[in-house]
Amino acid sequence: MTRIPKPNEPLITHLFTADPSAHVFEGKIYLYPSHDLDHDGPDNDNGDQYAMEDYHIFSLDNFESPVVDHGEVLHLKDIPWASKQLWAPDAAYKNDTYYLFFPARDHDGIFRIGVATSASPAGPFTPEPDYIPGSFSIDPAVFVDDDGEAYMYFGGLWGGQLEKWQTGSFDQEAEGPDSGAPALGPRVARLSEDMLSFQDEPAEISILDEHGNPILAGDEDRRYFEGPWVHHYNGWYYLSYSTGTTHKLVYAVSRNPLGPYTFKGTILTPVIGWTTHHSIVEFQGKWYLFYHDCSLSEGVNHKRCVKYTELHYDEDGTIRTIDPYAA
Ligand code: FUB
Repeated sequence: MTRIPKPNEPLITHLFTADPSAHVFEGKIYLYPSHDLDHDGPDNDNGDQYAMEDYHIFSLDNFESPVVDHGEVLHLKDIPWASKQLWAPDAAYKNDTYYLFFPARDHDGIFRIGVATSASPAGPFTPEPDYIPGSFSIDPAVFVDDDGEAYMYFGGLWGGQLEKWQTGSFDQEAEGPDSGAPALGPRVARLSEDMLSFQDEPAEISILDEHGNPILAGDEDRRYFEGPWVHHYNGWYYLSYSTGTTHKLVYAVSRNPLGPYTFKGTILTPVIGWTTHHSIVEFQGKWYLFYHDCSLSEGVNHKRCVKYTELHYDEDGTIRTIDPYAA
């Protein structure tokens, strides 16, 4: 099934897709999304409706070419440590190898992050037998810096279980901080040279307001919820993420990939559907935002569709806010 991409329209219509991680590999845009299942089960705050079982990879030669579906590249049944819910993945290239990073629940119901490898950006991918030691929660995003150092950013509230790891080990009963306390930040860990393990224990990233104070847990328009992404632009690291309950994509900036980051503003206003998840990539001298909404299913939260639009920076590095439904 092929389809010529148009901004703010579904890129893929023969499957439900979400959480698009876009990368330029071998001169093309490759998309690594979640593959939403077409089921009519219940929808809850734990995210049980996101019951995905496999990944497909897509590519575009450019924005005038059809989107190519490279087929199923990894299935739950082939991942020994995983029991269910293949959520938002990401990919990276290093050591002449393509790496697919993905979260799933282990056999105890705890979200972990795994890695699979391939000689091709289009897969198929072979999973490592176990999850990355010391990994937890969801939404891995891997940023390889100009010096070759690779960082994994991850973490998500609620169904993503980040609240449960505040003491460093999993506590099923743990809840998030009070509204007046600093919000939980995403985690970051440097990846080992072979990209298969963490070099150090994951650290929490601080996101600060314009006065240098931590963004508070009750500040739901700005606090971190899930879906981190880091890109580098004009000497600044941009950490962008979803605010979950307020359904925005926002960003913060730092001179250091490990932070602290200072909150800057909104990239994307709320879309149709509960979740919002994105990536940002430069292709042929322009910058693009890949995101999803639920327009293809007319609003069913777990039947999403991937879209793209161009992203614009002002001269001072501010990202212009996008309303994806503006005329
Ligand atoms: O697709 C399942 C989950 O929904 C992702 O991991 C979150 O980022 C949200 O998009």
